[in-house]
Amino acid sequence: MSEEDDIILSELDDDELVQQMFDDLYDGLKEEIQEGVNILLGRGWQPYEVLTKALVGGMTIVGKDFRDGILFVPEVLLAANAMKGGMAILKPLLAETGAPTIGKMVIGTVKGDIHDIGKNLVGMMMEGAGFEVLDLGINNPVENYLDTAEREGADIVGMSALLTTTMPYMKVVIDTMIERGIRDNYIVLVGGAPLNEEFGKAIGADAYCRDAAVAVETAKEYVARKHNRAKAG
Ligand code: B1M
Repeated sequence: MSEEDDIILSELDDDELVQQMFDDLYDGLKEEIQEGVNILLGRGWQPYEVLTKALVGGMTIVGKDFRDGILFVPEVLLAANAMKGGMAILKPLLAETGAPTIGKMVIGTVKGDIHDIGKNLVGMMMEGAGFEVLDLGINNPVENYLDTAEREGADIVGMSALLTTTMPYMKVVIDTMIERGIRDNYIVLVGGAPLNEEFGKAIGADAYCRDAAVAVETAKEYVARKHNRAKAG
């Protein structure tokens, strides 16, 4: 029996458990990640804390080794699958606030890009904050965003991109809105690891959101402003 087999997650203290979850995420061990998530929740950790400290923390390590050529796509896919297993437990808990719907958001990963973990996380947090979220999934052409936003009467169009090669597509979506004279109908929020504030401004988005928590705060702020403007007008 290897040393790894001897580890009983529930016997580790919080710090050790989080470290072990980093290793388990790295190794793509979905069941162990789910067990770790449940243990932390059982110890009174808030769902958001489990998400950011244990899962996103672990995925950051995976990302570094992927960048450095230590991990490859199949291993990263397994890690992503383990992360999603943990997120599935947290999703209903994050959405459990019972807050009334405060706005509608269409969100999707842009054309050419299949990364969806960050986008899913943003969607989960937005739902938890009381937004209705229409998730378009991955690899979305401009029509998906605009048709859904129009049909559903969305307040916010959210776009995610994780590749430097796909982030310029966000500008295509915004430019198409401008061409159609509908840009001001929506609050456009963008996010994803390779973006920054400057890029958000340059493409004409309302705001760049560094992470899911910032996305929620920014969305609330802009929706409140939109409602105030509507009242004043
Ligand atoms: Co890919 N990948 N990947 N990958 N991958 C990155 C992005 C990369 C940085 C890795 C690296 O080299 N270090 C690199 C991009 C380099 C670049 O563009 N300069 C890269 C590459 C190159 C690739 C491929 C091209 C690899 C290949 O095939 N040779 C390929 C591309 C496929 C494609 O899209 N066409 C590819 C494939 C994959 C997998 C399929 C294996 C897998 C994705 C699985 C999935 O998503 N279902 C994968 C993964 C997992 C990653 C890393 C390791 C992790 C991404 C992630 O999920 N992070 C990533 C490395 C990294 O980012 N450090 C990498 C965790 C997530 C919670 O964070 O997505 O940043 P993030 O989301 C945050 C914020 O950014 C923000 O909030 C989130 C939560 O706080 N946010 C938003 C995100 N979207 C938002 C939208 C908003 C608001 C905020 O709207 C309002």
